[in-house]
Amino acid sequence: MTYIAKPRIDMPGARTNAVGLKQRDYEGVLSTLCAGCGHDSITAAIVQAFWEMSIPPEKVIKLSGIGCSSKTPAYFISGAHGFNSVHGRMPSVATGALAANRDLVCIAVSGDGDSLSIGFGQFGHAVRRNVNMLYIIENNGVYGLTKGQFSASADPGSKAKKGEVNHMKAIDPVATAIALGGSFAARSFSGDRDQLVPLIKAGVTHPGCAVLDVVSPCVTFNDHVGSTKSYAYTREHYYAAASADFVPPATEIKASYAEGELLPVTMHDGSKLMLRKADADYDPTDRSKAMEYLEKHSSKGEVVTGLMFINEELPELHTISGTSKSPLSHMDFEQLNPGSAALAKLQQRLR
Ligand SMILES: Cc1ncc(C[n+]2csc(CCOP(=O)(O)OP(=O)(O)O)c2C)c(N)n1
Ligand code: SF4
Ligand SMILES: [Mg+2]
Repeated sequence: MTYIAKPRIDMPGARTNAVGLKQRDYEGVLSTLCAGCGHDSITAAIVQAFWEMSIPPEKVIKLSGIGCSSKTPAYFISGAHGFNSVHGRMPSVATGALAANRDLVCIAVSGDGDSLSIGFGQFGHAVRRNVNMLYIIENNGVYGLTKGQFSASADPGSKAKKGEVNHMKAIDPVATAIALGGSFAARSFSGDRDQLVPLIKAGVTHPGCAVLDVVSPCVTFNDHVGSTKSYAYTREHYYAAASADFVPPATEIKASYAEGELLPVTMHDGSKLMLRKADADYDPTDRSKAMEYLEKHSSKGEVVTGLMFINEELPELHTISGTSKSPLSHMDFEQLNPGSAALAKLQQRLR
């Protein structure tokens, strides 16, 4: 892939985080996406979230498939490990990488075409296996990279730039993840950094597959009147089920919240997601209520955002499979190579 290196300009007085790095250290090469593309705003939110969480770049693995969205890992955390895989196949690469090294912090970026069209099966199995990663879908309702064909997330009645109308049902990744028995499903908008950053932090902290669908308008092929994934439509139909503040472990909660308004969700490492609910009906810990809530609002054409469902108790892939606690790269040769007798025993079991 061609890329343009970002000139290194260190701002005097720029703050450093707990691991001594500046926010600039969490950036990547210069973006070559169209000016105004929602995907660039998501990149900025990722940079902010990882810097604020003080995650050492060398602990991070960033993965993607193919598409404009899948190009974006090049634009953040240049010091991380990375793999830009094949269209729709990122989840298998993530599963393999994390099977070999469970200590990595995995951020995967995909598109609506990459995950809901060609990669729908792969997406489903990453959710089902609860692979421990933040799985972001940058959702613009089109195949941006191949010039604006409708994707599987295009809403019925939505118009393409040249007037063609989509008549097929849309696949909603949030409802799909909840229906598949997933452990974390959230939605946000590239234009709402205040909501997006805490959701990224919660997804990184969550021990399992955290699906974060982000409506991310394609200014070149899907930002016109008649599109339901444009900036204007999303702003007009935006419905925040809850706004969230992410509070790291052992940090005092300083903001004041009105009684009854607050729903604190405790993450497994002791951090808290303080959800300020817009609606008494909304309960992100009850699977069937979450589905009902989504359906009620989506059927009115509303773009429901926030943490829609979470279950911190569901086991992730390593727990389900009972695999080794230490990464393969930390094991010595004898542990990795149990010898021909062990292989013969294994083969015997398969006969
Ligand atoms: C196996 C395969 N089939 C088709 C393509 C062509 N192709 C490249 S990107 C893409 C769709 C990208 O759409 P999406 O994932 O929504 O990303 P966006 O560009 O909208 O961010 C397609 C169909 C490909 N690269 N590989
Ligand atoms: S074609 Fe669309 S999705 Fe791709 S970079 Fe341009 S605006 Fe973004
Ligand atoms: Mg797309």
